[in-house]
Amino acid sequence: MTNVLYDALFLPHKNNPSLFLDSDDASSLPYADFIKRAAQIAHALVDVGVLPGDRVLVQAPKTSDTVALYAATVQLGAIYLPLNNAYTLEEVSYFVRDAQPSVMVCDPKNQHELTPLAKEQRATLLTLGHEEGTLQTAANTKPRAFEPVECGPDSLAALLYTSGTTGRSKGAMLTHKNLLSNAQVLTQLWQMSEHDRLLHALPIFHTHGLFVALNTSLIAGATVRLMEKFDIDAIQNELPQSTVLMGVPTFYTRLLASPGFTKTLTSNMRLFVSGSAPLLADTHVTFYERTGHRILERYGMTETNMITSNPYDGKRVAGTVGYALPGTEVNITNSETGNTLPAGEIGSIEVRGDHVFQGYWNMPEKTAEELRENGFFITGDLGVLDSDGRLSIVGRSKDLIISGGYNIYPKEIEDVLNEIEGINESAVFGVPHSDFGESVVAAIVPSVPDLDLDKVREMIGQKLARFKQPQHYALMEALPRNTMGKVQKTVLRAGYDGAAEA
Ligand code: MLC
Ligand code: AMP
Repeated sequence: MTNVLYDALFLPHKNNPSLFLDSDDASSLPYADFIKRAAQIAHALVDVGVLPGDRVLVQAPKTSDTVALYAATVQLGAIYLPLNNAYTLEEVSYFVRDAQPSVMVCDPKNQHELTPLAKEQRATLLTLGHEEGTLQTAANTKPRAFEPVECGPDSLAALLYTSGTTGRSKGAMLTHKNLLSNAQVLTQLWQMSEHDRLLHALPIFHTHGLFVALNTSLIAGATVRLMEKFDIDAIQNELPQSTVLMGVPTFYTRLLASPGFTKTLTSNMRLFVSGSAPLLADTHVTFYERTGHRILERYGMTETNMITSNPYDGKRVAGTVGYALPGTEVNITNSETGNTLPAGEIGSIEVRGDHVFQGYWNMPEKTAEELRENGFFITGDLGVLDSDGRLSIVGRSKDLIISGGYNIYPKEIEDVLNEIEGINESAVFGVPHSDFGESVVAAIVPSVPDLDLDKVREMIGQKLARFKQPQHYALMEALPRNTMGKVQKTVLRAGYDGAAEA
């Protein structure tokens, strides 16, 4: 029986005694035991009726069992749908109604809150916690082997939601081939091997932590030091025993800000990878000066997995995201005509390859807008290739804020703000932030003289995850608009000095 992703990522480790997951609670799971645990979880999912093609929605803590749940889902031909732990009930409700999972796996602390939603959708609600959840209890007594379900290269393996410019999140459909082809290329390019120990401090509900970090480690047979979150002291303690760190730029600016972060700490390290948001050239240079390591910056997206990477052996150039990965075509186009532009001209970044997703779940029109018939995906990023094929990202055509590696679409926040009584209209924009890269500011035009901002914050807090909530509010009499009536966010950004914040 062929199961493309399982056969490449997990099956080779069936009898591998090497250490796979080394967790915060000092528990360590060898590869072979991990494979057995995944089989038990697969049995537990089948017992509650999960069938191939079903969505398995997961909003659970970062534990070795959560990683095993990913493997189990792949093994039984179901579709893994991970969600940010910070999402509110309102946000989770949207994903559940859109994806209609047959099973929802949540943190035991959220079980009560999610029960009515699971009932409404006729989904089975299971829990997975640091200690014990109902999924774990059920799995404990199950057989430690599970025959993988047949899955070809085009079978769906994951559904990852990514926010959209319309305010509605879109589920990116990723196949076994999409994930495997990218992981194979990266493993080779970055020379991952069984001698590596990867410091894993990213969340495992996004492409970066889930696929880039875990899938490459699995192919290589590396050890993963699974850390619940990025904690500066813990990272510094682990660096001397580790070889690879994958992170967002905030990881690197925080390390540089730490007086204890020295060159000696990094002497065993061979690779620092950065992505998901722009790494400032200054951070790259300062990091090099402090440690002697050049951070390897790469560029990717939920819809495409990784697209480009600076070279492992060649020159890593600050402020660029490197070359198209083997098997990837990067095209810079005129956004009006779609025509290809020559090297040196700024245009829309389009990408094609086996790693590009199949389209958005339930959104054929959106898919048609962004995925051309010839297979090129329009990323919404603006870039320029040099004559050597090196890509630099120079901006975005999409209205997007990236804060600490999380994408925040202003429209989603504006929609919530505009529904609040006392708010006439709003415009949300990003401003530079020393820790997160960008942070969220909301310009509000009140319709009442005494708008209560605490009330606004409270209402936003009920609906939107904490990281999306505006850090500052600026009250205005009117929003700046161009002659077409479009709000000029560049004007808002330029005029914002923090002084108007309420
Ligand atoms: C946490 N907070 C954030 C935030 N993360 N606010 C804005 N932006 C963020 N990214 C808020 C919390 O709500 C909380 O608010 C306070 O900050 C402290 O929370 P914390 O949990 O202690 O934060 P911290 O651990 O410091 O997390 C910061 C971080 C984390 C940068 C380490 O956000 C992170 O791991 N980001 C990585 C995101 C990621 O994996 N992106 C990849 C996407 S895939 P309060 O007010 O309650 O104190 C992709 C494709 C690709 O983009 O190319 O990879
Ligand atoms: P997401 O939708 O969460 O997958 O985020 C993808 C977006 O992150 C891309 O479209 C880019 O805008 C941004 N991104 C990812 N990597 C980089 C990078 N190295 N430099 C700049 N932006 C990046």
